[in-house]
Parts: sequence; C-alpha cells; structure tokens
Amino acid sequence: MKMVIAIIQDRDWVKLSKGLTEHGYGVTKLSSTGGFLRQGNTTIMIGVEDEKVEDVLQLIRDNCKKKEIPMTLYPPSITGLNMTSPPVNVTVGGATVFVMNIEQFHHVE
Ligand code: 2BA
Ligand code: 2BA
Repeated sequence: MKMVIAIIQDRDWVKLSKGLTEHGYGVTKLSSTGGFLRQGNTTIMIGVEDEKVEDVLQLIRDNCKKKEIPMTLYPPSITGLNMTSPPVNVTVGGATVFVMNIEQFHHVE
C-alpha cells in the first residue's frame, strides 16, 4: 500500500476530489500553507493499493494542470494610483506529489 500526498492549488480541490471519489478512492484534505509564498494551498492524502498509484497520479495530472491566468500585478489598492497596469499572464497550478510506502493500514470499526 502507498500513501500519495499531493500539494495542489485550492481551486483544483473540488474537481480533483470529485474525480477521485468517482473512481472509488478515499481522500482526506488538509488546509496548508506554502512556505515560500506563504499563501494557502491544499494538501491531500490518498491511501491506495500499489497498483492504483499510477491511476491516482493520472487523475492528479488531469485535474491539476498548469495554466496561465491573467493577473493585474499592481492594482490601485497597492500603487495608490487611480490606474491599473495591464494584466499579465502568470503560470499557476500543477501539483507537488510524494508517494510513500505504508507499512500497515487499519480501518477500525
Ligand atoms: P470521507 O471522505 O468524508 O468519507 C466518509 C465515508 O464515506 C467513508 O468512511 C466511506 O464509508 C465513504 N466513502 C468515502 N469515499 C468513498 C468513495 N470513493 N466511494 C464510496 N464511499 C466512499 P471511512 O472509510 O470510515 O472514512 C472516513 C474518513 O477517512 C474519510 O472521510 C476520509 O477523510 C478518510 N479516509 C478514508 N479512506 C481513506 C484513504 N484511503 N485515504 C485517505 N483518507 C481516507
Ligand atoms: P511549486 O514547486 O509548484 O510548489 C508549490 C507548493 O508545494 C509550495 O508552495 C509548497 O507548499 C509545496 N512544496 C513544493 N516543494 C515541496 C517540498 N520539497 N516539500 C514540501 N512541500 C513542497 P510554496 O512554498 O508557497 O512555493 C510556491 C512556488 O514558489 C513553488 O511552486 C516554486 O515555484 C517557488 N519556490 C518555492 N520555494 C522556492 C525557493 N526556495 N526558491 C525559489 N523558488 C521557490
């Protein structure tokens, strides 16, 4: 058995959890914070049989693609000026994934 731990963007959680549960996987979500940007992200834990790891990774790839979103870097609230800089495309998304061996799994009734 493996434990897949993935750090994903908050915005990808709803779609990914839907995909995982529809495929019969158990998943637990933790609210987390990235140490570099110090912004919220989402950490998920998925306990799966070894042979299902690749399927889980594919669901993560399908639902956590990197994407370019337009962002205004210097809004008036920061510059204090009554003008907005043109939006620039910023790349966000993807996932950071760890796969760990699990020695034992118990579901206590
Ligand atoms: P939940 O995901 O909210 O699941 C609550 C209950 O719903 C589960 O109870 C199970 O009976 C059912 N369930 C969950 N996912 C399902 C699915 N894909 N298809 C059909 N039924 C599903 P428990 O199995 O006792 O799990 C309690 C909580 O433990 C879960 O809350 C989840 O947070 C965590 N969990 C369970 N299995 C997990 C796993 N393999 N990996 C990570 N977390 C798991
Ligand atoms: P990513 O590498 O895609 O990482 C996204 C988030 O995944 C990270 O958020 C962190 O919460 C988690 N993460 C990444 N690598 C990890 C690891 N080895 N162990 C545990 N957690 C890990 P942030 O820390 O806020 O980082 C956001 C983005 O900033 C990163 O995207 C990366 O592009 C950049 N970055 C992070 N640390 C950096 C550093 N020391 N120097 C330069 N750029 C950095």
